[in-house]
Amino acid sequence: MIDIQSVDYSTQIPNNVGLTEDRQVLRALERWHPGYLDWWQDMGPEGYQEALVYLRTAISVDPKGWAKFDYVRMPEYRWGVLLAPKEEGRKVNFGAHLGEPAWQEVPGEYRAMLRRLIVVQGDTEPASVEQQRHLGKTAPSLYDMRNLFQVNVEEGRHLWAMVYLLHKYFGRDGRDEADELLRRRSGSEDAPRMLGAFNEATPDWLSFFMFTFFTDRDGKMQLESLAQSGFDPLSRTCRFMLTEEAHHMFVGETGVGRTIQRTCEAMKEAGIEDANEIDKIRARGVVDLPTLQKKMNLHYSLSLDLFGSEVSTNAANFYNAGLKGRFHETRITDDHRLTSGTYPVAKFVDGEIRLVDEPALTALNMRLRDNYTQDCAKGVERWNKVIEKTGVDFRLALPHTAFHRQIGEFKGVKANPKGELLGDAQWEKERDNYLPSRADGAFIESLMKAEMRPGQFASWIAPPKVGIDNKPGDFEYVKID
Ligand code: BYC
Ligand code: FE
Ligand code: FE
Repeated sequence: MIDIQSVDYSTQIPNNVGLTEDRQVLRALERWHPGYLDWWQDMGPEGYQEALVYLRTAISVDPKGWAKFDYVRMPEYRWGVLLAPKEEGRKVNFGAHLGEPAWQEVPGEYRAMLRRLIVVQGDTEPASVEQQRHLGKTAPSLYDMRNLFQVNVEEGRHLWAMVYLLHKYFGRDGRDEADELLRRRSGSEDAPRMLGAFNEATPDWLSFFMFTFFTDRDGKMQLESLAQSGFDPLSRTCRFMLTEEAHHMFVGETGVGRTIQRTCEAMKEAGIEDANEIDKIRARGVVDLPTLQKKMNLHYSLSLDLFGSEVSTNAANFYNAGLKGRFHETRITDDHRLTSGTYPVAKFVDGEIRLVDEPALTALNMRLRDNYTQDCAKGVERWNKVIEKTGVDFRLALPHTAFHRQIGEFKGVKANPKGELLGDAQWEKERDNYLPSRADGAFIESLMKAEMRPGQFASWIAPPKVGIDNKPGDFEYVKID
């Protein structure tokens, strides 16, 4: 019997899906592989392809012991296909097919919808690697550089995860879609990535930390919903991806947390009481808290757009079909069909923002977005605890959902982070108080000086409390040359 917990490393493509016995799919993936490696060389971390990086590689899908750490050159990382173990007797847990056995093959009537979901999910993974490819050069420490590269290789693996599903279950058009995933480019004019936030720049490390906190957390919420899928291979794939996702959000949360920590310490050292004394604070080589708030405003609002429109027939169709469920679907006690029932949706009515009851089925994007906001808010509270502990008087807060939106009800509405509506002229005047200005960007860029000595950190960020894999503070996480 094959041990489904452990991963077969004897093939070119490590996997726990029996690829050796699945010649056709193995061959299709082997044909896709060189194009992937070309993409990684062209669009992956710039300047560090030869460096030895202390990376974790998945060797099992058992949550307790799946990782092995070692020095690896990124192009030699063993990207594999890893699914969480099959649950015997698993059912479709929501929608029109509630109670039927989960599908092991693609249900014909939902083929196009399912392919679309997999392609959208797959598209975000390489996009993030492209967005982050220049950051190695300005890493604030070898520890942080290693974390960046860990996130990057795992997003590469997430692409593999979706590409496996496309090759295995969608035949010829699946292969075409897998090729397209390597063709589109973040920020490209002719062939951009599919979702808005994945075409934005990630110009500096604060953006990277905010992105991994806010945007990878959208990844978490979407993967949680897809992990509920009645299409069992998608569910199993997403369940394993979620175990990797936790580290990405850890990198974001602790990255911002350590930035806050350093800022507050520097303020105390200099006897600066007022967090709004921006010039004085910046002169200490740290990022002032109001600028951190603006970065947060930007990344949170861009990430809210990733949930789609608040009221969405697509979302209703995905749910009815049993393809995409709610966050923690099986822990919710209701009919799991949503044939009746409503959900309050924030809407723009008669020039005001109001909560309006909508059918629960079409309000699923709003519901997931609310779950996301709650998850974000907990992290922000932990950041506020960091500030509080240092005795600095300042609080970070999530902006209102109407602030700076490009998708859904509040698209084009001009509102401040409190959700108060502004006229065009007023918005223009106040914009730089809410979103990072050019000057803020230039200041942050001026801080982005690489620190490549083991155990040393750039001026603007505190060291982590513990090392990766419990390594000591001066551990050489990346060996360059
Ligand atoms: N940008 O009914 P609507 C991650 C399109 S992140 C551009 O409002 P729907 C990761 C939409 O496609 C997680 N277009 O929304 C994180 C539709 O187009 P069509 C990624 C957008 O369909 C960090 C039209 O507008 N995974 O993993 O209910 C690093 C009307 O759609 C946007 C997923 O998203 C946008 N922001 O929901 C690495 C899961 N929003 O069909 C990785 C799979 C909407 O009319 N995707 N549109 O041409 C989905 O579940 C859904 O596609 C969405 C949109 C939630 C994204
Ligand atoms: Fe991912
Ligand atoms: Fe991620």
